[in-house]
Amino acid sequence: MALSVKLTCTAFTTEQLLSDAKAKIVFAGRSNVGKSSLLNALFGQKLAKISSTPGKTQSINYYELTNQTGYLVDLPGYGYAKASFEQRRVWSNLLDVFFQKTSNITLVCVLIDSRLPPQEKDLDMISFSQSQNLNILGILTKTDKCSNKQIKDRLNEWSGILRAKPLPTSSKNKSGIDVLARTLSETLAANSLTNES
Ligand SMILES: Nc1nc2c(ncn2[C@@H]2O[C@H](COP(=O)(O)OP(=O)(O)OP(=O)(O)O)[C@@H](O)[C@H]2O)c(=O)[nH]1
Ligand SMILES: [Mg+2]
Repeated sequence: MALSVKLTCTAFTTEQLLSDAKAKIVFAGRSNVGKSSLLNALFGQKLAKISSTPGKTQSINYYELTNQTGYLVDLPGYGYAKASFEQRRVWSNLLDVFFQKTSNITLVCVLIDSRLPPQEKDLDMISFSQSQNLNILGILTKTDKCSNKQIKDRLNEWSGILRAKPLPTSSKNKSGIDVLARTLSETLAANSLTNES
């Protein structure tokens, strides 16, 4: 099941951030972890730009579901060391203001590279989301590059940290994509029902 969406807003500056009350599911993760690729896999089309060079997504991109239950939001990756100091300062400020000002962040999808042990930036994002009482869904990316044993070990490792099992996915062979699409659309639909009642 592909999610039907439209890119409705691209924010490069804090003034351009959306301030409406609709539910937002954000995709956070280190640069190059596969956020934009995963969104494209969910959409069944190449709407988000991807690149093998880290630091591709430089704006906050809001994809609104065509059923208008809310948005999936693609964030610039954190921890891209090669960006200029000024560029990193701009992104970090944009992300800070996004998390401070955005109402109705229903879920933070924290994307984790299945090939790597837990990285400091991932743990920082998780602690930050927990400190803000945000719901977190851990998502392992690029599982096509790992053996089943590696995936199992990684899932166990992250289950301890997240206190919930992350979802293993691959944008390349599409494993986990249908389950994720269903989870996200149900989360947004449930949220919009709650807000109506
Ligand atoms: N093998 C494999 N490669 C992937 C997968 N997902 C993404 N990639 C590759 O990883 C690289 C980075 O992907 P992006 O989707 O641009 O990553 P991103 O997290 O959006 O990166 P930034 O926008 O820089 O934060 C690209 O070369 C993708 O083709 C996957 O599931 N499997
Ligand atoms: Mg990206």
